[in-house]
Amino acid sequence: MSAAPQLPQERRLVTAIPGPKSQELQARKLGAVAAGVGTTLPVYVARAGGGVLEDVDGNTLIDFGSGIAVTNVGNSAPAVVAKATDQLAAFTHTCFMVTPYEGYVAVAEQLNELTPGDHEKRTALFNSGAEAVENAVKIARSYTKRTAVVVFDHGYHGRTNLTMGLTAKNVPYKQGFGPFAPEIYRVPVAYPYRWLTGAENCAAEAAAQAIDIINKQIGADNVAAIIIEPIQGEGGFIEPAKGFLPAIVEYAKANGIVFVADEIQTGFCRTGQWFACDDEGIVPDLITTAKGIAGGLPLAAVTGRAEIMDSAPAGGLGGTYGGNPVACAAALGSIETMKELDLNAKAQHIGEVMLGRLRGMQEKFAGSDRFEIGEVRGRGAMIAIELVKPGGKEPNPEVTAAVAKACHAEGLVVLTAGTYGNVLRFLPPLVMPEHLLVEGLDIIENAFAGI
Ligand code: PLZ
Repeated sequence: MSAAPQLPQERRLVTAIPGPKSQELQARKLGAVAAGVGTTLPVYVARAGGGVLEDVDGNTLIDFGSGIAVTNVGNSAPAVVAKATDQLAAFTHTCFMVTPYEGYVAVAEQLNELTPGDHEKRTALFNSGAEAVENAVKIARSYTKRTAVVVFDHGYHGRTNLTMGLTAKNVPYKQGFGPFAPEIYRVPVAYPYRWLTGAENCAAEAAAQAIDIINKQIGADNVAAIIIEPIQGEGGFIEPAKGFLPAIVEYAKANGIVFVADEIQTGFCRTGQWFACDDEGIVPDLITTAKGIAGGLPLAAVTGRAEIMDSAPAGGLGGTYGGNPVACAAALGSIETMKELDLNAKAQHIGEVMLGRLRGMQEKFAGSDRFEIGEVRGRGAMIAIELVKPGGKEPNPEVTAAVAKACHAEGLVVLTAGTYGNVLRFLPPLVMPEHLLVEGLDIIENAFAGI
């Protein structure tokens, strides 16, 4: 099946951004939707496909966000639409735990095959990333009969009570929402750009510190799971220094701890490989996935070693909607599209183009008295720049917000991230046409020039 984008692949601005109809809808939103549900860019979408979003005012914007790393195959990708539509007409729900259906089993088989490692695996499906992470903790505790969970500085794992506790950043995710679940411990991550003794020492020192804290403050025998994003997403696209993840995996293995890779943001070709763990040959005991899995329909999964996954008794895992048949059909369409269009290669190419241009900007703007591009980093189509004040590494969230705003006004959807709010992150759909990728980068360069 062809995955030709249904919408003209061009940026077209016919009103100011946001336009009048979007502004009207945003006024309605403010009167109807809880204030806690924020808005990055109040442009109301009418249609989307390929690399663009079309709004209710008739503007088309270039999408460097993919709805936060979800529409890797593009919006309404043809195979996703076809399979989900057929399923929608056949039946919408039975509850897999009551009377099962093939789609769920087929998605589990795909995940067991595609995730790292060729050991015997099992999968359980859920609705959201947070729910998958919660279940990974349940499974690890049930298998190890231990309680403690180790997570990392700058980590993000969700907004439910347990995953909020696992998440590092206080505002906006945790402030006022406690108390948090017990038995959660946080240790340092190998963040090369900000490692005080230098990037070259980062992997070994960070691993030693993390392991020392586990041994001395928790006790390895009490730890059920170590959970880490192989590239931290919301934390600012922090790629742990090479060698850090293998050291943690080795420690987990030696101490009977379940190593969980949270690949909810990094998975499904986003980094130019099926999973970010593939880069250093990491084989997690459990892997959590969501976002890119189903081309925009809500679906999430925990996949892992059969003996660990099977340790929870029948009835211990599940939920009314987990592995909804329409979402499963969409996932099968999405995975098929990733294979057919070789989206790993596309992501790698996007990464090359972006890193080249952004490094050029880093040099070009080095003399600015308002900001410096401190670091350009990332893999595949998961690329970020960290903005600092000139002459040091003090975070620069003001210029980050101003550049994002300027991009939005020009019809380019970009997202910010980072513990210090000073990271601009780029997550284009992997089917983004080259000319739009280049145009988006031009807009970013102009935005910096105008600061
Ligand atoms: N783990 C690594 O990136 C979701 C959240 C945006 P859900 N990230 C985007 C926001 O502000 O809520 C995420 C993630 C990683 C877990 C999750 C949680 O996934 O599907 O949002 O629950």
